[in-house]
Amino acid sequence: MANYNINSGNLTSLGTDGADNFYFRSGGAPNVVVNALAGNDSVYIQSAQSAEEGALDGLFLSLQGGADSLLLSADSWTGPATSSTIRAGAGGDSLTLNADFVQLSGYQVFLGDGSDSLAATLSAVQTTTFNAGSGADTVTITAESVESGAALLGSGADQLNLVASVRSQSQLFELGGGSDNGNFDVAYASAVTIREVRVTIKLLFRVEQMLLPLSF
Ligand SMILES: [Ca+2]
Ligand SMILES: [Ca+2]
Repeated sequence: MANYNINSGNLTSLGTDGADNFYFRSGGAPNVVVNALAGNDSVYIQSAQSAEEGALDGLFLSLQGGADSLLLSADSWTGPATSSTIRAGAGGDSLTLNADFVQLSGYQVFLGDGSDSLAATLSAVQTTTFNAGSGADTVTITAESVESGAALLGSGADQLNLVASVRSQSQLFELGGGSDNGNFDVAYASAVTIREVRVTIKLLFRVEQMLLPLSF
């Protein structure tokens, strides 16, 4: 086990096979690579208002085996977060993104094997793919807008919760094999595709405006 402090950008941290902790001390740092290796690892990013521009850009987080966790707490930060990859790897992982004012763009998030959970509260989600992989995963996305990306739940009995208080458009939701449950609370939807809905899926739509075209 080891603790790692990440104070500036363009750093690569290599964990141990034990349970490691990675702390972004600068409130986020661009172009950081974390390779956590095996073990139940934790990554903490607490992004302050004063974080440098691009603090959440170009991240590559590979959490690998074990029940890992990522906590992003950026309630007071308003910058965009772009072009990053998060791989949670094997094990039942937990990713929590609390960033009410952050626009996530160009993120690739892979939860890997295991029954994982992702809970993201953001301002906007654009050109971002969430891939939950195998296992019974729970993915909850809350944002004003969710656009031009995909949420792929993979195999297993998954749960997808989407709240888009303004709109969702040009977005793919693919629930994959297994008995999945989808809960969609979308104010306005355009070119939203929901695929591979299995028998027990329950869809709940709160529609305030036109909800077409919507394809299944
Ligand atoms: Ca996993
Ligand atoms: Ca799954």
